Amino acid sequence: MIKEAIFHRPKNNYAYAYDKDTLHIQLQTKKGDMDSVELVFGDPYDWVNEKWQMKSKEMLKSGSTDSHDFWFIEVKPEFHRMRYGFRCSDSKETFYYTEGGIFPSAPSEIHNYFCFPYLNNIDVFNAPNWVKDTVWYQIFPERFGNGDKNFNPEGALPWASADPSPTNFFGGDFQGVIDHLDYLEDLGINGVYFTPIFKAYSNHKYDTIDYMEIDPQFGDKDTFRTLVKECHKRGIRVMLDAVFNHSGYYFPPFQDVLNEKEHSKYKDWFHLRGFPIVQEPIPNYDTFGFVGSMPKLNTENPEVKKYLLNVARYWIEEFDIDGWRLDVANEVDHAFWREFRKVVKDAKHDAYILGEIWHDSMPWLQGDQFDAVMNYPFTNGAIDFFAKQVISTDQFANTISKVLHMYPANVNEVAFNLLDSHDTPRILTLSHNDKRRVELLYLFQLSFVGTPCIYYGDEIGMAGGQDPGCRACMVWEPENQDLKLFHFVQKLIKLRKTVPSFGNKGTFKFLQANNIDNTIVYEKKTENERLIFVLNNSDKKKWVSLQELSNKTCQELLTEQTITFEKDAVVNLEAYGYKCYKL
Ligand code: ARE
Repeated sequence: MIKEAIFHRPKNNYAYAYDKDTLHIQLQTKKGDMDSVELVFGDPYDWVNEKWQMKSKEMLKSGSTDSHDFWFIEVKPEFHRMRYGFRCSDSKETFYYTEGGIFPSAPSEIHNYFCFPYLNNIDVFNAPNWVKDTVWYQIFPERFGNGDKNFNPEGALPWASADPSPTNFFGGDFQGVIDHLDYLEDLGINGVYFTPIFKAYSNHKYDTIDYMEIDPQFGDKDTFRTLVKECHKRGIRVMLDAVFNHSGYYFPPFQDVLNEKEHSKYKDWFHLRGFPIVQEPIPNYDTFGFVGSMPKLNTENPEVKKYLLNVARYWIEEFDIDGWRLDVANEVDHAFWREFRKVVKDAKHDAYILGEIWHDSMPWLQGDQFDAVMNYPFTNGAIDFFAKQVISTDQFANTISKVLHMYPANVNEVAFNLLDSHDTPRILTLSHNDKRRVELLYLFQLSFVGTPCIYYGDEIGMAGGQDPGCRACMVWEPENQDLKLFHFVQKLIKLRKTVPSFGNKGTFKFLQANNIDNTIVYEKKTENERLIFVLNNSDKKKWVSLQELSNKTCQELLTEQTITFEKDAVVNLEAYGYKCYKL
């Protein structure tokens, strides 16, 4: 056994409060190394005759990656506190893994054990409940619909008359969104994430000029208020993009610094490295990337903090928005986000806070900062497997298993699972224009744990490469929309809403990952319901034997047909075919 590979650490994804009474404990060991693991645990104050009272309970292997196995157990400590260790066994030996090290028998000193000091209710990760049942739709406002030509920016091109470029405009606006809310309702989504809408210079609006104003090309505050109300009427929540890492070049405080130099009262609002301020060869002030038009804000400065926190509160209190997506969230200090959370939750107790982080984000997901992050590790796994076809089924299963074990279960339930965005090529393009692969992507995304997000236009088969290619004008002529794909996505969303185990209530598990055939089988399960998904990720017909279906009669949810399997149950799949059986 490779004992050095065993890992556990309390108060993160390895040991956390799932709710106010429940602890989740996870142990990581070398793949295939351990036959069984038991949790040995007790209340630290429970002693009889100077002997600590310890119990033990078997842990379950909850999944594996290419290098590790994960063992899991749920416990409800009666007095909300616990000391614990792990009894690990293979066929040859048994030993105890604890905070104090590895012991051949249970250590007698309690200080050797891991410590979960107390399950304080206020520290439990607590994301808004509604998010678990939300299917998001991402809108890039300049490209969704042009509903009021009066607001067109100068030089706006006729809708869809050209390819999107870094600088062109087509006049998308709020009225254009309002006009198409029935379309979104029909699709079945119930949350819209808007990329920035505040006054800015560019077409993407990530270079803010005024955080308290709507960009005039989108409409005014009244149109925005109407938009939020119309969304709410249809049960659709609204999330805005907070670009607080940096401002735009034309943000008045930055302009003041450019003009007044060291005499500017705003010089501490930014991270300046000298005067005069220059942009070449690289900016002599901190920026997003090396982008001179995006000077980084000094969020440690109390004035900046006050200004931005006021922005966060204002749009919730005055316009009733339901969430903030935080741009470049990981480059802003944690202290700022902790205060931000207090302000936001104080303004609306169930507002959703979503950080834009492309990497492992545990430090932001402890309950004191974000409710979720954009789950790009999920995106990468799904895209590499279904769209690009560059990883094997094993590698895919390992990646997804890693994604699931990276965070606590209550964090996974609200993870923002996207397939693409305004920052990536579109899924159809990544799938080499093969819509069968797109269907597999949607099936997997919409049946997975977390909250899925659909990027505008993907659902009707829009293509597009890397930014700016992925930001084309939404296609509205029905004859140019792929309605078959639309109805497929609509159906999946409906299943997510109506079949409990399809959505967040179901726990996810791979049952098969067949490297030779390129087929996968996974289940989603609740106490009373079990779904089995069988997916063929190859361009050939395949047959999958499934003991789980032996002699069973069940419904296939996508065709709504009832099927009775024989003892040797075999599922026939077309190239890139799929089935979802309800047992
Ligand atoms: C423009 C051009 C690009 C060009 C870039 C740099 O369009 O082609 O490469 O300039 O000169 C906004 C606009 C972009 C614009 C950019 C700069 O939407 O069109 O790009 O401003 O003017 C990292 C960050 C992550 C960030 C991505 C883009 O961590 O926060 O890069 N995403 C947000 C928004 C963007 C937005 C900005 C930030 C700036 O979602 O839309 O861009 O406000 C790996 C790395 C990640 C990296 C990721 C993607 O995973 O580890 O850190 O994300 O790749 O590159």
